[in-house]
Amino acid sequence: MLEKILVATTNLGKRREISSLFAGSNMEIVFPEKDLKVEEEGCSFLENAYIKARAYYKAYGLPTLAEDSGLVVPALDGYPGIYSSRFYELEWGGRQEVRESKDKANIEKLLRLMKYIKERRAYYVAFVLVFMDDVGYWAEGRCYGVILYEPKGEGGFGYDPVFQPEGFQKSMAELSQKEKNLISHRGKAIKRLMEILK
Ligand code: ITT
Repeated sequence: MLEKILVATTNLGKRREISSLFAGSNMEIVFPEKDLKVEEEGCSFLENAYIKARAYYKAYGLPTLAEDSGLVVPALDGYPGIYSSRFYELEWGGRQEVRESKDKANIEKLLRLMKYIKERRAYYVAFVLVFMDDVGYWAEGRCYGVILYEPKGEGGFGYDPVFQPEGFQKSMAELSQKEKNLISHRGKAIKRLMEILK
C-alpha cells in the first residue's frame, strides 16, 4: 500500500475535500509547493486527470493523485462538462462577467441558460487518477441530482449552491463536509481507487 502521495490540484475546495477524505487513513498526503500551470487540453475528464497527474509525477517523482471533475447537464448537451471551472469564459452561451468570483460567474451563466428549461437533471462526475511507476490507475465516481433555480447555502465550492443531490431537499452547499463526502462523486471515486490500489 502507498504511504505518501502528492495531490496535484490548485483548487482549494478540492484540496479541503481530498484532505478530509484521507483523514484517518494511513496515507500521508502532500500538496505541491508550486503550481505547474498544466494546460488541460484533453478531450475528456480522464485525459485531463492523466495530463495533470503525469506532469506533477515527472516534476516531483512521487506517486501523484490528480482529479478532473465537473458538472454534466444533459439538457445543455453535457455542458459545462470538462469546461466546468471556466464555463463563464466560454464563447458558447455568452461570456459571463466575473464580479465576485469565478464560481459565482459560472453559476450565473448556468442559471441564465437554464432559466426556461424544465428538464433539470444533472450529475457531478470525478475521475481520480494515481500516476506512479509510469502507469496510471483510475476510478470514476458520480453524484446525481437536479439544478435549482436559485443558489442556496454557503458550504462546498463550485456549483454546490445550485446542485441538489438525489434524496435531499437541500443543496450540496447546505450539507456538512461529512455528508457531502458520503455521497459525492469525489468521495466515491477516491474510495474505489483506494480499493484498486490495495
Ligand atoms: P485543478 O485542475 O487544479 O484540480 P480545477 O478547478 O481547474 O482545479 P477541474 O478542471 O477538474 O479543476 O474543474 C472542476 C470544476 O468542476 C470545479 O472548478 C467546479 O466548477 C466543478 N466541480 C467539480 N467538483 C465539484 C464539487 O464537488 N462541487 C462543486 N463544483 C464542482
